Amino acid sequence: MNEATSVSAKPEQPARHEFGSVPFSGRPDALFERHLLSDAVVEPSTAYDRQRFEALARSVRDLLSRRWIETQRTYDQQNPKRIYYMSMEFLIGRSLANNVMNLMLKPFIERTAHEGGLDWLGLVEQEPDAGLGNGGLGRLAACFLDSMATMQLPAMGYGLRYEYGMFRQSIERGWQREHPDGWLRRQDPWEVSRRSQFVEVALGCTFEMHRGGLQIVANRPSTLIGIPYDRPVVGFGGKTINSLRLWSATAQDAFDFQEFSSGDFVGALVGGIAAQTLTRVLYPDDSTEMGQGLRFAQEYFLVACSLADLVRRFRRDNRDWNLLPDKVAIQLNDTHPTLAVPELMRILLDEAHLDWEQSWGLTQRTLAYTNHTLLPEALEKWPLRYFQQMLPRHLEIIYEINHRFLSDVRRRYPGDEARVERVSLIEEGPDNKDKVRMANLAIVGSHSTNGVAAIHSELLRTTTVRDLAEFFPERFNNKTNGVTPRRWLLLANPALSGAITGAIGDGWTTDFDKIARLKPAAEDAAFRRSFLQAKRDAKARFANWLKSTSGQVVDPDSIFDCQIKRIHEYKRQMLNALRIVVLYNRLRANPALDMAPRTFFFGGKAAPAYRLAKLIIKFINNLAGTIDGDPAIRGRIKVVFLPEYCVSLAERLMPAADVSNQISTAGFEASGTSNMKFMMNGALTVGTRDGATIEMAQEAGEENLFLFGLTAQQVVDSRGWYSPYWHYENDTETRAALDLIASDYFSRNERGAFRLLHDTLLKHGDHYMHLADLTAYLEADRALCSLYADREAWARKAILNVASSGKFSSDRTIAQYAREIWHVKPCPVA
Ligand code: B1H
Repeated sequence: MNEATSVSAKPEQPARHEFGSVPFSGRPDALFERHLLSDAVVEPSTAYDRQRFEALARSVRDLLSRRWIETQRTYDQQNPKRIYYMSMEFLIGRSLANNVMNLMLKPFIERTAHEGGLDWLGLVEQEPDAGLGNGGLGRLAACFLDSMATMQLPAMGYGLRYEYGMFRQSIERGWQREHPDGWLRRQDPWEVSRRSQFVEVALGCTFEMHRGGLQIVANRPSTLIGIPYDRPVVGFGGKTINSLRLWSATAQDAFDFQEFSSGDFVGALVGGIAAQTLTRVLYPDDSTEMGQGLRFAQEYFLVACSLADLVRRFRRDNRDWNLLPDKVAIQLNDTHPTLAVPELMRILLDEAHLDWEQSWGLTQRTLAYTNHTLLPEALEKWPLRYFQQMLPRHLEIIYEINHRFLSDVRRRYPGDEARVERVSLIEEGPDNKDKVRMANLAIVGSHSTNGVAAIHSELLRTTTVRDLAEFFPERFNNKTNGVTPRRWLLLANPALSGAITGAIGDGWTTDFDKIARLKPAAEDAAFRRSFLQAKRDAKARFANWLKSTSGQVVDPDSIFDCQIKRIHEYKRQMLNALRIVVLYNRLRANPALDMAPRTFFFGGKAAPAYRLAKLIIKFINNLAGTIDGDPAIRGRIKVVFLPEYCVSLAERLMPAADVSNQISTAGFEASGTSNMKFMMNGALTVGTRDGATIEMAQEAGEENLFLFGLTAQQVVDSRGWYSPYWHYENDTETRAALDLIASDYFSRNERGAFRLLHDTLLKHGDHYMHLADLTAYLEADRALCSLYADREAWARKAILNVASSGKFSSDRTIAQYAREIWHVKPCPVA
């Protein structure tokens, strides 16, 4: 804790008050004023909004600090089995409103704010999003932390404290522009730096800055320092407060004294700068090969810091190394922290001096791996060269693991060298281009491998890593994703939450299966009215926000049709755009056409180097501009690209959405999680049979979703003969849409701008089969629109969807991880 807080957080006579069910020390109003006076050193009445936000957040942190310490002390005393969730990403978003809600302080804080003349909602807006993740994978990690704390599980998240999170997106002349997200420019009020708990990380190389770039200097061993920064993870009800521990890199000393004394003053300083560069920035690519040494070093840094920290804690409380798997469960969030396999082996072999067999057994039983993607280009494979330069000892260990593993494979499948080659941890390439297959390493080195939705786990097992699944069938399992209903329904959508609680009580907030009790309410006219009213109000609120922040005007009585996710070919934002072009053509051909007014919202970021994804954003913006400029279409359809999609924007949009588009090529989206958030908020889904959408349909009944298009099996079966030209030639509307794009209708002053898009869909074979699914999509769209005309029928289906979303709470997901993979139990704080 820094000086300022430890002073101001220490009231002379720590009084204990009861707010809700949780005992706190201090009063928020007094704390607030003291923070303004002592931290910001301003006269409270003249403070800026940002200073007020900081003071309020600090006050909330003061209020929870006792409980936070209490939680950690309980774990230390009881020595339960602990969960460590290791992830390169935690997309936590804002914390103030969420923490206030979970601490049950909302009425109290709102009253304090009101009495002090503060604008509570305005203060909430002052907090920057902690955008330490790319998308679903990072947000999942944040929802899991929420669930684990709420379920009183002794858990900790381990990640990196990126100084710059996910880039901020602006749109200029229709194109995406990236801006650095300096979310830590101003002191973050939640984090507590624990410098005394630093760890040392030994590397076989040194990093140096050369002309602005980071370079690896091989065979010059160096040591990095990891400083932990803890953030509170408040469980709902405030009983358990876990920690998210983020590591920041620094050099052993800004001055390397040896070099300093040998005269290299500049070199010594630059060493320090290079080390600090390691945790500077999050890599913004969620699906392409990045193959960069800095990312590899980041991954190792996360693993090395976290393992050193948790092993130190384990050794403090336990004498016997054999207890490791009984006291520690480590979940690897995708392959990004897979270096945990050789790193834990190194610790057990070289530091604990255990033999190979024992070390290997402990490593496997402690680690578990979650796979999040089947896209071959996203499966990590690191060049052997990086291991040779940075982690020579780890490479030795990997070779030994591989040698033993392949002997086992040969024993079971004598003579099957093709299989041996497929399962090997090393992929051989020409002239020293060998690579380490991180997924294979994670599967071989752990006791559990899970996918994130039923179809995904099945495809993982039967296609992507089939040979490994055949060899270790007992390791493979499914854990369908979930999202926290606290942030995504209770906090984001107070109107609908209130209506739900009015109908079935508030038990659903911690036992989301109870949401099923809402089913009969679909048949209750009064409830349908409150549902529709809540939706209409949320749409109006969103429209007002949009107008005041961007000047864009949308009609809250139009259908809010949303597709909000990373921009990627497989997610098929282009399929959505083609649908809109077809609808636009219909309206142009027949202005009298009976069609409900619609607003199509898009939001999402493209990886900065992903050319086609950036072109898709440009196309959507030009489509929006062309339609806006067509007086015949005004008021009928409108397209809006929402810049800077992030957690807090999602929280605004979810309550206002009528339609959720989940239209990936079947077999490509591992799970999806926005699909679940939309469902909980009463949007209807139009989607393909992919990811967790399939399970949503199972829960709600297919008749309550609008499913369309090829199944994953059909996608595979038609791969050989699929021809986009067939659709171009035989579907009139498809042809007209593509011709319009080719004619530069949407790029009148930018001739040829969309040639690449057009060619990708036709000439280059349409890998993601947009054209195959377009007519079925339009059919589903027609059904959806005619349902919308019948408000009662629409409300009935939407309510049934909310009532059927019980399975998609991350509490359910975490309960399954806890029971089936981690074997951990709650450790309540007295
Ligand atoms: C998901 C990623 C991902 N899958 C590489 N894979 C990354 C891959 O920085 N990188 O290198 C970052 C992220 N993210 C998503 O995970 C899936 O596409 C979604 O379908 C899924 O819902 C989500 C959570 O499981």
